[in-house]
Amino acid sequence: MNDPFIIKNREQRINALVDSIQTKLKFMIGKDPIIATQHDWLNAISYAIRDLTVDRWLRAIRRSLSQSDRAVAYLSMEYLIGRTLSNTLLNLGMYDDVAGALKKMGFELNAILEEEDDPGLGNGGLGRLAACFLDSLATLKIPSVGFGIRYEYGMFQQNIIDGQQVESTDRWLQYGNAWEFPRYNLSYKVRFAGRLQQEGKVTRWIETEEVLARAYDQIVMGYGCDATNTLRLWSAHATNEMNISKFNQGEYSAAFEDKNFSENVSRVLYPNDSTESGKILRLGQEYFLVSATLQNILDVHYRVHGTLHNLADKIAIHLNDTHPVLAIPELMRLLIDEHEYTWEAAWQMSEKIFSYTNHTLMSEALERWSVELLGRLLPRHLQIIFEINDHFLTKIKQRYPNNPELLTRLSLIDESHGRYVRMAWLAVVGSYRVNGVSQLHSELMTQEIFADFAKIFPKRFCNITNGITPRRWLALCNKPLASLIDETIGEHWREDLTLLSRLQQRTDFPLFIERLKTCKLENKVALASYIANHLNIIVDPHALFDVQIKRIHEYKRQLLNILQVIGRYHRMLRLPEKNWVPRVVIFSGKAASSYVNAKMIIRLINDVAQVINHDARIKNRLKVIFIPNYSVSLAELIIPATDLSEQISLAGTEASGTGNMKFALNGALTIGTLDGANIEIREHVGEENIFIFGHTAKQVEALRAQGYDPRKIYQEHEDLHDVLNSLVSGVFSPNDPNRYYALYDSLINFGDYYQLLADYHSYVQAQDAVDKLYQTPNLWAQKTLCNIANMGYFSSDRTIKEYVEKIWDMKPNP
Ligand code: 26V
Repeated sequence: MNDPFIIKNREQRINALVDSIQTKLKFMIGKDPIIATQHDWLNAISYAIRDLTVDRWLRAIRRSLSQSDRAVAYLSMEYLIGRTLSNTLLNLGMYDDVAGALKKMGFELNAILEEEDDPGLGNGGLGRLAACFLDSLATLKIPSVGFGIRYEYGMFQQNIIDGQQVESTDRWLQYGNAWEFPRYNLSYKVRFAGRLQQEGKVTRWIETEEVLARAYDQIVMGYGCDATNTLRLWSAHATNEMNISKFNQGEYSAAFEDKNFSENVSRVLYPNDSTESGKILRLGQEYFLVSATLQNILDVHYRVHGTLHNLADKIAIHLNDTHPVLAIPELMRLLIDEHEYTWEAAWQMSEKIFSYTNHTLMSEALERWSVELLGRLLPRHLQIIFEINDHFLTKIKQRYPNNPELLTRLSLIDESHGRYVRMAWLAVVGSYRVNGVSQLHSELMTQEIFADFAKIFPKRFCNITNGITPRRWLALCNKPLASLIDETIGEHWREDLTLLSRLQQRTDFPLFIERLKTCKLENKVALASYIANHLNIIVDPHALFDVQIKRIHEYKRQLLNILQVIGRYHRMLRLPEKNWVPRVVIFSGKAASSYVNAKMIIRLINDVAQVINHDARIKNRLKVIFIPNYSVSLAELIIPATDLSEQISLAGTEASGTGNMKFALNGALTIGTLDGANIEIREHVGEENIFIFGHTAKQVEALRAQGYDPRKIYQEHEDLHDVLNSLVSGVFSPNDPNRYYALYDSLINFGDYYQLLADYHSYVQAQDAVDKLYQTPNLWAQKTLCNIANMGYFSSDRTIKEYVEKIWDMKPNP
């Protein structure tokens, strides 16, 4: 076909695109246009567009193989990349042409884009961060590969039935995936279980079970430039398709038992982001990722260099949380058992290769595996972990001869209740650099969980504050605002987000402020129409859109938000004639399937919505909306339409947050606590442009230490008293008045662990200040502009540049 990319004339370019899409439909999909479905067309278009990216990709791979500098292998169990077609069109600068081509064929681009399944290969912040990093790595031309798992079923789909979350399987691959290249010839055997046999100095791992890891590659395109990287996802396959002897005996289902068992390894994403450790399948998944990846890395390296001696000069392996930390003993195993390195030589290399990011301080989310289970599934790795521990503790004993408690605390093996391997300890001992994801988080990390390590290895720890890609989170998701910015300061902000600071001077331009307001309204109309179509609820786009969208977790305090909504409802009933600012309070987010309290909070939000939305006395001035099945694509719709961003976690619990950055960049004001990156957002946008409330992390600690008494607050404050009583009076659950007793009880009688009551009043005051400001729309808009203009720092391009300099030790790209 004529390459639409090099054709200068627009009409001809569009014709070439039409031609190529029709060709794909015929030859790749094999369908007549008359019977083709929307999805067939989506696939045809995707193949046609993918073609335009392949040459650059192959060139980039060739370049990276011959380069002399270091490359990055980013290991993550999760990637929430979002839809690919729209992003590729943006990167190629072909959005308008393709819209034109489709129009000519009688289609609407946006409707086709909506057809694409959003790959939910992650839980939340950690997975989305990995996706933003891929985008920035490619845009900054840093040679890198993201390694992960191609889960057949991603994050479950959330349905809300009678106000409750009901899960169903996410069949994102059911119509195929046009973006992936299956590598049928690129696979590695990953071994499990078996036993060890010592032959002199050599340890053999024998009688193992085997699973085949097959690579599926996807092109990761950088913005507007020639650079592309690869996302390589591993899929599990049986080494033995079937047991022929069982088949011959007529035991057809038993003949496939092993195959099913093997393939279960990459069947489904664990839909949990705090607990689940202990499950053998999860451990199997983690090792599967790590083993396939390391074999692949060593393989490629050996083919290019003919030796592994210089491995550390050529590759930096980054561990996204502890999930892939078995990479450390796996590298040791491969070097020692398969490439005949000595322990010392292998460790010397390993020590220069790995770096690790910690993403949470919550103790229940810190992975630990029982020694018994690890020994059963990965006996050789357990042995290596013990040996790493011995070497490490011996050194510590030399430095601190009379401190056995220190040794107990530092040991990779926790023997206090049973015997467990502390995966975060292994990550710290085996990495040359460890980072947290915001200033506060990194500080707490070295003061709390890693305090002992920080004394021993002071240079090992650093902070790198998270960031977000401005391509997806502004250029793509907020077309009205992006065009306004383009007109004002040009288009280059997509690659240098600090240029947004040039907008600051526009705060005094009434015309600009008017246009900014128009952009916001346009986005709110789009969201209102989604809500009308999907939930059958009418909301007024002129009302204040108040939004909390993220995983449902007690520490994130969606419960505090809905309590405040109930409080507002009560006040509105008491003073119906007051000039209340109309508000639409929007929630969205999934709860882990086994997280009872989180599911209860979803139910409460929906029950409260039922009552408030149907109370005529409120005259539509307050609406509560729960949007089901939160995803990257929904975030792209909701964030640009938001006026108020709720970032209200208990101080000291949210490692960073990245949603907070997306909202501010899209012109929402934040109401939040001094937690995670909120603190840095406040520093950048100015304290007069953000609503901060609640206790600081230090105050939270102090309160806990002195004996926090929520019951006292409950008794002393009448309004809060009424709010909490309404939970158990049955107003929100008339058929089942006891439904929320446990929630009420946890706040009043069981210590209110996340200190909702302690922050309630300052939260309500901050919400009142929000209302007041919203009544002065120009001032509100000016403040949103101060947010937009000062978000440059939070680009993931800045974050990745810091990783390059402070962690990966690479020369910046010329
Ligand atoms: C933990 C676990 C535990 C075992 C079962 C499976 C599983 C899956 C994920 C996790 C990770 C939890 C940590 C996490 O997602 N942290 C979030 O990371 C974001 C990016 O750094 C950050 O913005 C959020 O504040 C932080 O909560």
